Amino acid sequence: MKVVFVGNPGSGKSTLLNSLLGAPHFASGISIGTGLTTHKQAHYENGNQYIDTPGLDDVSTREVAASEISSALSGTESLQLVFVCTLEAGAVKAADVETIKAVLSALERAGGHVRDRFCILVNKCSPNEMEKLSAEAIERLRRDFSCGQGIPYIDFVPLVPEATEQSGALVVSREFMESVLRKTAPTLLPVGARVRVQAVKFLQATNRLRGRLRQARSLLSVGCAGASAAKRKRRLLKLVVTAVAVVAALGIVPLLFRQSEHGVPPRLHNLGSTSNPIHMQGSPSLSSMP
Ligand SMILES: Nc1nc2c(ncn2[C@@H]2O[C@H](COP(=O)(O)OP(=O)(O)OP(=O)(O)O)[C@@H](O)[C@H]2O)c(=O)[nH]1
Ligand SMILES: [Mg+2]
Repeated sequence: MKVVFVGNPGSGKSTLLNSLLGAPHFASGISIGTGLTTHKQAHYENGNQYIDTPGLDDVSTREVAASEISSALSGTESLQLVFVCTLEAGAVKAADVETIKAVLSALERAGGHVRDRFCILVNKCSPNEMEKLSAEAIERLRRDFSCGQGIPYIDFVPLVPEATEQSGALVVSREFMESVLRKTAPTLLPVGARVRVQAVKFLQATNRLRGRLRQARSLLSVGCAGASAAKRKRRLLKLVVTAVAVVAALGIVPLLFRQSEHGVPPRLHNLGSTSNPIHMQGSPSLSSMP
């Protein structure tokens, strides 16, 4: 099985892959100004191929990152796709949503089956964010991240403050990461499919979504005190139009009452057979497959 981690610079892809493998096979740590992982890296273990990729939201290396992610996703008929994201004050980030969209639409254009067949790992969640992860909040985040592609598996990794200062730190137990992969159905691709992630479209879409999110926030924060009835009406209308545009941009569909169409995928070869002595934290699983 091919296991591919995708996400923006600094989100923690390399760190979480290392946590899964129980050892620092991938370079991880703080990198100023650009991503640390600039080309795809692979590690083979127990018949599985683990691939780390660079982030798309890096001005200087976006084109290279897109072609490296494309190459990581090509040449297989089945892969386990993990998107590593982070929250900003409890909300999804435009660059994360557009990365997921760019990758999923590239897979679909190549004839792949992606619906429900990927995983979202929300990394570095602060204690406050972890506390506020009610079932409703998890469902909302799952919907925002899923880009209209069904009900993927979502889980949350708490922030480990000391990890920032340590290159090659492991932030979560191997058992937790293995359970995440067990609950992630594999993305399927036709034989010989070539996947092409488009860097230019990513940039345009991210800027558009950032603008809309900003507009929606400022409309909400302006407040209506002191405004005339006509002004209030105009603002309300603008807010509704913007909200519809943001919802459309996120590709949200009403999923609340849908059940996942896939079952639990087969276990990865030999994963779970060994325990990890190095983990810094217990399994923080907060959600399970619907
Ligand atoms: N505080 C804290 N830091 C974390 C956590 N997970 C990852 N980090 C830190 O975040 C920084 C970036 O992590 P990486 O795993 O290198 O991130 P990446 O997604 O591989 O980044 P690029 O290779 O630059 O694209 C490192 O200093 C990690 O130690 C966490 O849970 N808590
Ligand atoms: Mg990295």
